[in-house]
Amino acid sequence: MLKQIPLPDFPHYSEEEMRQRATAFHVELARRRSVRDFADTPVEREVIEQCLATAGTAPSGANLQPWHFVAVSSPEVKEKIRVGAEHEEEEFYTHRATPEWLQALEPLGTDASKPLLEVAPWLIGVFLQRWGTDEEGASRKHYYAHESVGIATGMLITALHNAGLACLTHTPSPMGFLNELLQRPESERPYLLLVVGYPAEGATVPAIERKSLDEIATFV
Ligand code: IYR
Repeated sequence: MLKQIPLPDFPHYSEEEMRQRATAFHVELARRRSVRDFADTPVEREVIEQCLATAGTAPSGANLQPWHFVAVSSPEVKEKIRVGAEHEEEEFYTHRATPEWLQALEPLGTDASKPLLEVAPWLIGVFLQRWGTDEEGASRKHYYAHESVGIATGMLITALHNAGLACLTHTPSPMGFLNELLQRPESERPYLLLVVGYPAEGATVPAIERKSLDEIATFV
């Protein structure tokens, strides 16, 4: 068992303060939208680093932290990712997607063309480590890797939004081409690709509705 230390810096808010903080955070996060139309304005690396460090604080199965993030700003690599993604998307839109799936996507107006992968200043490849390696080089099982990487990705999206950036969770399927392009080992699976930057001037988003609290939550 690890040495136990006192819980550091746990704040105690008044009920009023807690209500205010909970409401303010909801309002802030409810403004987040998936953006598909990016400006080519650069974003400094330090901001991306801080957001990735935030993602790295996520809880994980047995604290094995089964994630790796590849932050790409190189135009050459972004172009290769666009080519690889558009190839898979072309297959998806013309063969792989069921008519039902295409119908579900129709309101979003998406298609196989992904210029955003080159326009946005950063792409972040999120990788799930199916197994890890211990000090002796032996492989080590990861527990709840999908849940852990999902939580870390949610925290990353929240951190990016908090920093004043827009993003899109993009999942060209299959994403195996990302292993080769981003030089990640076979033990890792691409989980998703985040497109990060500022929205283009006049960017629009689909007029979606979110489910009400009553629809998404039950109190017993
Ligand atoms: N990966 C494709 C299709 C797509 C699938 C879902 I589910 C979406 O919510 C959006 C798009 C694309 O990016 O176009």
